[in-house]
Amino acid sequence: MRPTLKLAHCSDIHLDYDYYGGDRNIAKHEYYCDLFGKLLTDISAAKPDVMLLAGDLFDHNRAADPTVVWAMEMLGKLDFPVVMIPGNHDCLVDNAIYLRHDFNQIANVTLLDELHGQTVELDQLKLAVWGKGMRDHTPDNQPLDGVPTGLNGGNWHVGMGHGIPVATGVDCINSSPIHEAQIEASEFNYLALGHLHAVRDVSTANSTAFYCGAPSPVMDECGAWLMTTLEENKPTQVEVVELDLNS
Ligand SMILES: [Mn+2]
Repeated sequence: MRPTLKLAHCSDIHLDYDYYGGDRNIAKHEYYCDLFGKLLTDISAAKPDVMLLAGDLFDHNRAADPTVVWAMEMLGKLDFPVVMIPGNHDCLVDNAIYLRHDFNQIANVTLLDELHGQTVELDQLKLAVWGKGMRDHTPDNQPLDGVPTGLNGGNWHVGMGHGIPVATGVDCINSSPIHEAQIEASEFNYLALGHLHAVRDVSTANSTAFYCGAPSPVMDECGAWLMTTLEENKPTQVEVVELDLNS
C-alpha cells in the first residue's frame, strides 16, 4: 500500500528578471523574490509531502550570485523534500547557475540535471521522480524523450518536464516540444510540467499532466501553484491554488 501523497507543483519563478533596466530592475528583483517567498510560505502552510519545481527558478543564467545563494537558503529551510529541474531560462550552458552552484548539496533538494534523464527515489514516500536537465532549448530538445517504462507498482511515479505542449496533428516548430502522444505513452501517476505561465490541464485518456502556471500573474491569469494528491485506488486529484498577492 502506497501512502497518500500531497505534491506541491510550482514552476517559472524567474528570479532576477531584469528586462527593464535601471531602478525598475531593482524593483523587479524585489518583486520576484517577494513572490518566491510568498509561494514558499503558502506551500509550506499546506504541508505537502514534497515540492516539485518544474524549471525556470531563475530568469537567466546571469542571475547574481547573492540571489542564487538566497534562493538556495530558502529551499534549504523547507521541511519537506524538493525535486527540481532546470528550464530553458536556467538551462545547463557553460557557466550556468547550476554549474556554478551545487543545488544537490542542499540536504532536502534534488536537482535532476542529467541530460538523458534520471530518477530519484524518495524511499519514505515510496515516490520515484523522473526528470532531466536541459542544455539546448531547441526544437530537437524533447523533454519527455526517454521517459522510463515498465514502472513498478510499489512506488508512486512522477515525471517532470519543461517545454511547450503540442497537440497531436499539429505541426510544431517550437523549442522543447512536449507531444501529446508522449504524455499519453508515459506511465507516470502524474506529470508535473513547466514553461507555460498559466495553469493548463494537458491530461490524456491515460495520463494526468498539468502545467502549474507561475507565481507572477500574466495577462488575465492568477499567480498559482498546484496541490496534487496521489491516493491508492483513486484518480489523481489536482487543486489549483491561487497565490494571495496581498497577504
Ligand atoms: Mn520556460
